[in-house]
Amino acid sequence: MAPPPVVDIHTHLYPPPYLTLLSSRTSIPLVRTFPSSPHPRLILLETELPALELALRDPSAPLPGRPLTPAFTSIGEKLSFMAVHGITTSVMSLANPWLDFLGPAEAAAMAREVDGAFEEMCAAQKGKDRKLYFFAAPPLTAGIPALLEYLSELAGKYKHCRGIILGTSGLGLGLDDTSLLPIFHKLAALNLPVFLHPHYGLPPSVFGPRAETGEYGHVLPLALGFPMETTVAVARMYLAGVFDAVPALRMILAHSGGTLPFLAGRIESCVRHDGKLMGSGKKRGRTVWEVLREQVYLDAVVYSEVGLRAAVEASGVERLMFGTDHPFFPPVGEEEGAEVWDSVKLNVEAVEKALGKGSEEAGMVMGGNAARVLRLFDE
Ligand code: 5CU
Repeated sequence: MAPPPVVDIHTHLYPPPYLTLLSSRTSIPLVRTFPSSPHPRLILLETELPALELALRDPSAPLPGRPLTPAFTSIGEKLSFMAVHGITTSVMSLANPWLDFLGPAEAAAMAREVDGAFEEMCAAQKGKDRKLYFFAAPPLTAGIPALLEYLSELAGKYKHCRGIILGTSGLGLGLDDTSLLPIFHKLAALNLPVFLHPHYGLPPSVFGPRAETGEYGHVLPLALGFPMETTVAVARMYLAGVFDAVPALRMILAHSGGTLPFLAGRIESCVRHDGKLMGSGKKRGRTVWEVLREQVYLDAVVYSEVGLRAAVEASGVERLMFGTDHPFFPPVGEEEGAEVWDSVKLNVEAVEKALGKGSEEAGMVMGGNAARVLRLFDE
């Protein structure tokens, strides 16, 4: 009997054309080489700017960003990582900040290059043990008509595409922007889920001057800024009525929904006790809890049993899907170079502790749900 699938739905790659683009840039996102670093450095986040400026002025300053190892760009490395961690299937996506920063023409051309490259990598696995699929990176800045056309063509052009990856900025005004409704309707009609992923975090000033000098590394923007960003984006969609307007839209939220499973009750209560909202006479749609159980899926990238239990309670065990966030969070310090990644172990252990090692529910989260929801075994 074939072993049960282990599916990683949160795993990123920068295909070659995108990397060439980052290497040619002078503002973030960019790739820079520094004489003291064996790998080029990948600088993505606004919170990394002070460290970048310092390193450009002073060669002895700490290196900015993160090392751009082959894991970020090589499909061979991705497949080795899958083999080491027992992952049978990966649903890859372009890492942040996707095509958000490009002008309309450049975004459309890069989307075709990136998605074409992903399709080739996936197709090359035909007949092999490990399977690859991907979430496409749509050219958001290309304008609604071009975007609708791009989405319409996805299924026909790319056999291995299973949805799209989307940041929280949308067309620049967030995901509660009503101009996005035709896009959400189109995705629902095409049965393509949105994998929602953060990039912009919270304003750097929130983290204070000690974070700005790099004293706390990347901890505050990644551990707190990213999940809060996702929470705010989905709360805004909810308040704008997007889920009721497009009930067939399906959203997969990165990092187990940010803080949504924990804060859904508070959001719900604030809505119910808001005089303006409740006094408006407008008919109330579904509750936050109902939306979480009917239109939302959560990845299981939460690194703890406590967080995983909250995610299961909020959305249901049949709506959670394992992920790794590879190639981010590799082993560092004394562990640098280790084959098995501690970040992956933490997420596997969270599932096992919360649901029982080898249980039916653990199997659902580790791969069964993703295979069903994303139609991964229909070749
Ligand atoms: O380490 C980081 O900055 C990141 C990132 O940018 N994107 C991501 O998915 N995980 C970690």
